[in-house]
Amino acid sequence: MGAVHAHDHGHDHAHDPYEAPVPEGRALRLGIGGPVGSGKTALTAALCRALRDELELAVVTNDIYTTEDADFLRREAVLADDRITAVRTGACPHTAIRDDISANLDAVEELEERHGGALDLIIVESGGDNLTALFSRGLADRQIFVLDVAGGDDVPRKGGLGVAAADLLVINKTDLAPLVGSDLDLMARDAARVRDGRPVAFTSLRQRPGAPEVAEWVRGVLGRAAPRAAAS
Ligand SMILES: Nc1nc2c(ncn2[C@@H]2O[C@H](COP(=O)(O)OP(=O)(O)OP(=O)(O)O)[C@@H](O)[C@H]2O)c(=O)[nH]1
Ligand SMILES: [Mg+2]
Repeated sequence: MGAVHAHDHGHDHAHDPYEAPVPEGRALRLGIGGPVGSGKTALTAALCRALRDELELAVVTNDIYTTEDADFLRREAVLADDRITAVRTGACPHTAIRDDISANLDAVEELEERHGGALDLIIVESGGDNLTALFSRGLADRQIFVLDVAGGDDVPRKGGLGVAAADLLVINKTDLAPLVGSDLDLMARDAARVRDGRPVAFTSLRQRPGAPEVAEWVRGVLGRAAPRAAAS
């Protein structure tokens, strides 16, 4: 496991009428959603470490009452402080990424302004939510949904909007699969079935903290080649 598995059944997603083109002239807005504790902040940190030398990056975090996720990213020093903004949603996390996206849009635009329009990528981490929470296309150009194997290996089969429709499904904590008795092959088959050819990545942010397969997917979306040193 580790590579991004694109199970293509003959559909050509390059011509998917629902897939908006990657924006030009402003940063790509990448939403990261998924259930509580699946590894969204850990993945955000991993992507920052993997990509910060090749891209101009910033992050918006969403928590209900606290700024814990932003505090964690600052403590880990994954980016300079002025590239991390916390949004306190004060309500159901999905509301702030789907229905009333104004606080998040303000945060995104403020980051873009602060950095003089030089940003390539802004990651927006959602608060942990349920399986139906997807980002509005008005907030995120692309989105990743993060599950973990400890949440049960039947979750991909049950589907839900996040699992089925996210641009990339990440199934994290593969290191825990033997401990919780989750069948990764079954998860891969079920995910492929409900996702209609969209890609799935299996990660262990414990064992491979750089999330190389996800970083590579982001490069692909942005049309960037991996730098020589990271290509090995
Ligand atoms: N064993 C293991 N633990 C992991 C992995 N990835 C993340 N964790 C741990 O899982 C816990 C939750 O990770 P977070 O990144 O905070 O999860 P989150 O989705 O951001 O959580 P919320 O924002 O609270 O919804 C932390 O203790 C992480 O260290 C992994 O691949 N393997
Ligand atoms: Mg988090």
